[in-house]
Amino acid sequence: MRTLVSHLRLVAARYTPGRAVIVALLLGPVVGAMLAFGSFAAEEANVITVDNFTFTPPELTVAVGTTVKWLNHDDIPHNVVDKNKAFRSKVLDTDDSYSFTFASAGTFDYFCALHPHMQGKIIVK
Ligand SMILES: [Cu+2]
Repeated sequence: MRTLVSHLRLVAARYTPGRAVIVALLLGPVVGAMLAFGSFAAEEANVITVDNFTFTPPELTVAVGTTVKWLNHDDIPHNVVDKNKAFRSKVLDTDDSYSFTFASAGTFDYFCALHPHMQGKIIVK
């Protein structure tokens, strides 16, 4: 019986608050990084990715004053051209991006001048 008690004490000693604090300290940066990444991802909400000849999302609604970023994840170049010439990016190579701030409300239909079947729409309210 005595050995059982001492064994339990030994097990309890392994889970001291001190050890928990060390685990928390070790996990803190990981959790912090995950939270930071989460807010980063939220800030990236107005990003349109270009992949496999497709703008994703194809239609995006934003508030006036929002900056939208197009990010080319495709392995071939694309660009972004507004049909009414409100904006026009340079040719974006892989992982290049283009940002445009929509200062006024409206519907902006755009396409890729290199592959005009690639189309998208930004609705600014
Ligand atoms: Cu294209």
